[in-house]
Amino acid sequence: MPTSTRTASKSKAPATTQNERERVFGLFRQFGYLEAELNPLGLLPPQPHPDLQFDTTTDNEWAPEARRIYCGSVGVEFMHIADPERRRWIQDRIEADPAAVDVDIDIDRDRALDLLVRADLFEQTLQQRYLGNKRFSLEGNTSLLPAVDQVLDVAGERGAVELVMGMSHRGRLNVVIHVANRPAEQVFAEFEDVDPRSVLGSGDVKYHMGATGQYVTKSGKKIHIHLASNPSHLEAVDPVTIGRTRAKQDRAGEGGKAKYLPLLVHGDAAFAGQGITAETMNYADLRGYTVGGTIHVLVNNLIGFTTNAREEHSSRFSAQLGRRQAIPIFHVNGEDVDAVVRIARIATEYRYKFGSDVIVDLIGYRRHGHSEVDDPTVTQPLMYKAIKEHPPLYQIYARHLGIENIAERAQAVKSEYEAAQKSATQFTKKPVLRDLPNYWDDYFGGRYKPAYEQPTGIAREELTELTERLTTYPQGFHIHPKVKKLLEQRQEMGTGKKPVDYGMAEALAFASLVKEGIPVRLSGQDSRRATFNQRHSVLLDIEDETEYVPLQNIAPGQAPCDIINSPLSEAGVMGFEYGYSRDYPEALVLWEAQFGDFANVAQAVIDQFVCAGEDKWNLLSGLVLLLPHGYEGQGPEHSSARVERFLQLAARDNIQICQPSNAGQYFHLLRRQALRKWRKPLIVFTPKSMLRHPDALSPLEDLTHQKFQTVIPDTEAQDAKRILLCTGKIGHELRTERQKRNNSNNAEDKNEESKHNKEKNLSVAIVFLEQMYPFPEAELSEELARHPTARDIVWVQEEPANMGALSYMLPRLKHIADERPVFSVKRSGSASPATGSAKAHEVEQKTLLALAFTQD
Ligand SMILES: Cc1ncc(C[n+]2csc(CCOP(=O)(O)OP(=O)(O)O)c2C)c(N)n1
Ligand SMILES: [Mg+2]
Repeated sequence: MPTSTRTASKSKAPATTQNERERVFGLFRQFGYLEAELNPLGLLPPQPHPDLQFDTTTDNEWAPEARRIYCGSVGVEFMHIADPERRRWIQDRIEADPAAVDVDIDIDRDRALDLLVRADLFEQTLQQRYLGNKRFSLEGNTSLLPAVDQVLDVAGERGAVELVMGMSHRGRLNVVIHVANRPAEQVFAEFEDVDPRSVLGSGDVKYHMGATGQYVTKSGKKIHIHLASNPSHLEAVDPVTIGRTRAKQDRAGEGGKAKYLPLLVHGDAAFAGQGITAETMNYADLRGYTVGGTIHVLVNNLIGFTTNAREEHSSRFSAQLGRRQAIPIFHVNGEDVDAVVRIARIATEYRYKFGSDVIVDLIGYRRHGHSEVDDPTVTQPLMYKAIKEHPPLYQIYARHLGIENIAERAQAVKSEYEAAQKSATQFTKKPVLRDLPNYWDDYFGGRYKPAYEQPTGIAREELTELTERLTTYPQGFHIHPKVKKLLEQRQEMGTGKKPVDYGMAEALAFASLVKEGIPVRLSGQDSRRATFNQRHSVLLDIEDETEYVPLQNIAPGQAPCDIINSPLSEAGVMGFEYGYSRDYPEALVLWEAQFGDFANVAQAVIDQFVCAGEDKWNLLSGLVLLLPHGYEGQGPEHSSARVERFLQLAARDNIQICQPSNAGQYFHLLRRQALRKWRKPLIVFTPKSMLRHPDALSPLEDLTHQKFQTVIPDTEAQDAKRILLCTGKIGHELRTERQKRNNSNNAEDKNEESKHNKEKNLSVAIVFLEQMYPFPEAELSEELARHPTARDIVWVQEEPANMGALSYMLPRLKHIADERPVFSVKRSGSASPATGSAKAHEVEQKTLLALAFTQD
C-alpha cells in the first residue's frame, strides 16, 4: 500500500484535471522504466514501484496511457537531468504519437528486416562451416544492426561523414560485414587462417582487427565507417576511440563534432564492471576531451560469460553507471524492432541537438555460450531452455509484419554467404580489412634507421625571438609575482645570460614546433602549472583570472598548442591520448604522469596499445609518455616509473625509452620526436628534483648546435681505470661524488691511503646512457673503447636489483665489453621500489655512491 502523499489512494475520486494528468505522468516519467517490459525472455521482470500502483478501474484515467508509454518496450531514465529543456525534449518525443513531432517514424521495416535476416544467416553460416571456432555471435541481439542503421541515417542528415566505432567481441564480425560493409569473403578468409607464416609471432585474432568501410544510408548518404582495433581487455578501447574521434574532429576544424560521430558498443557485464568506462564517460563535457556527445549502445544479454546479471552489478541495470551524468538512458526491448529503431533515432537526434552523451540499452539475449565452444546449459540451464525454444528475431519480426516468404528470403541470403565462404577458400593471403587515412602517407614504423634523423638545433636569433614571445604578456595583465620572476629568469635563459633549465627547454621546444606548424597537445594531471611547478604554460591574471597562453601567441599562423589539466585518471587519459596520436601523426602528443609510478594504472593501455599496437595491428603512434622518475626519499610511490617494465616490453624497435639527463637533451629529444617521420611511442623518464638543479642545466649553445645524444661521453676523465655507466639523476650524483672525492684528496692530508684513493677516483669515467632503447650499441661501444685503460665496467642504478635497467643492461654490456668484466651497483632486491624513510634513503644512496667508487 503506497504511503507517499504524491500517491493515488483508493479513496480519492477519479481526477480529470490537467494537474492530475501531470501528476500521474510525472510519476511514470520518473519510475516507469522500472516496470517496462524490456526482456524478450521475461528474465527481467518488472520491478513494481509503489507510486505507480493505480487501480485503473476506479481510480485514474491517465495511468493506463502513461503506463502504455513508459512501461512498454521502452523504459527511459531522464528525470535526473536537471535542465528542463532537455527533459521536455525527451518527454515530447517519448509521449508523442510516434508519427508526430520531428520523430520520423516512417521506419523502413523491410530494410530493418533485411538486416535482421542477414545478421542471423551470416552467423549460421559461420556456425556450420567453422564449428568449434570462436566468433562471439550476435544472435539474440541482432537488432543492433537496425539500430546502427538508424543512428547513421540521422547522423547523415546532420552532416556526419564518419562513424568512429569502438566495440569488443560480441557481434563484431557481423558489424564488420554489415556496418563497415567489408565483403563477407574477407571475414570468412580470416577463419581460413591462410598463410600463417606471413604473421608468425605477430598479428591478432579476427575479432580484434579494426575495419574501415562505407555505409550507404536509407536516404543515400555515404558515411565512412571506422571500427577501431582493440585488445581483449574489455572497454579499454573506449578512451582510444574517443581520442581518435577528437583528433579527427580537431583536424576538421569547425563543424568537426557533427562530422565525426563516436559510437561505443558495450557488453552489459563489462560496462558496469570496468572502471575505464566510467573514466571515459567522465570526459563528455571536458574542454580538452569532449567529442560533442558519444552514443553508447549496450548489447545487453543480461550475462557476462557464465556470470548472471545479478552477480555483475549492484544496480538494476548495467547501464545505470551513466546515471551520474545528466544524460538519458533508453532501455529498449531488443525484440521490439520498431521501438529499437525509434529509440536509436531519438538518441541520435538528442546527441546532435544537445552535444550530449546518450545511452541505448538494447536488451536481448545470447543464443549460444559465451563463445560457441562453451555449453551454457551447465551454468544457466533455465535461461538456455528458454532460448532454445525461442525463434530468431527475423522470424518474429516477419510474422509481426505479416510477411510469409521469410524462409525463402533467408535461404537466398544463406546461399549468398555460402558462396562467399567458398570463394574465401581461394584466398592465399590474409585479407586487409581496413585502409589507412592518407595523413599517414608520410610516416612510417618498422626498424630504426639513422637516415630518419633530422637536425633539431635552432639558431640563436630564433631562440631569442621565441623567448621574447614566451616571456611577455599583454599590457595591463596582472601577473602573479612568482610567475613574473619565473618569466624574468626564462628571459635570461633564452638570451644566454643564464643556463637553460628543463622548463624553459620544454617551452622552447614546444614554441619552435608550433611555429614550424607542428601542433602540440599535452595532457596530464595539473599539467598546466605542472606537478613540480616547472611549466606555467598558462598565465592567469590575478585580478580576474583571465588566461594568457604564451605558447598560443608565438607567431601568426602557428599550429595550435594545447596544454590541458586532465581529470584524475590514468588509463582513460593515456588511452585517449594514444587514440589522439593515432589520428594526428603530424602532432606532438604527450601524456604526463603526476609521478611516473601512476603510469601503471594505465598498464593495459601501455601493454595492449602503446607497446603492442604496431606488432598486432600494424598501427603506429608517436605518443610521448612523460614519467617523473628518480629516487629522492619520497617513499615507495614517488620514486619509480618502473624502467624495468618498459624495457621488458621493448622489442623490434616498437618503442623508444629515454632518460635525458639535462635540459638541452630534453629539448632535442622532444624536437627529434616531432620532426622525424618515424612514428614510435617515446617513453621519457623525466626529472623531479633535478628540474632546476645546476648540474642538469644546459648552456643555450647546446640548443643551437647539439642534437640528442643517445650516450653522453665522459670527456673529462683521463686514463680511466673504471667506467661507471648509468642513466638519469644518479649520474649527476656520481659526478658530484667524484668531485668531492677529488677535492678531499687534494687537501693537506697527503698520507698514502688518500693518495691511493685519489688515483682511484680520478680515474673513473662516468658515462650517461640517455637512450636505453633502441639500444645505442655503436655509440656505447665507441665510448667504452675511448677508455681503453678502464679495467672494469660498472652499471650503477638507484633502483633495487630486481628493478631498473639492470637485467636489461648486463647481457648487453657483456656483449660489448670487449672481455672486460661487468659489475653492478644497485639497491638490494626489494618487493617495493623504495624505502618509506627519508633517512634510510639517504644512507642507501650514500652507500651506492661509495660502492661505485670503491668496490672491487
Ligand atoms: C578486462 C577483461 N577482463 C576479463 C575478460 C574476459 N572476458 C571476456 S568476455 C567476458 C564477459 C563479457 O560479458 P559482457 O560484457 O556482458 O559481454 P558479452 O560477452 O555478454 O556480450 C569476460 C569476463 C576480458 N576480455 N577483459
Ligand atoms: Mg553480456
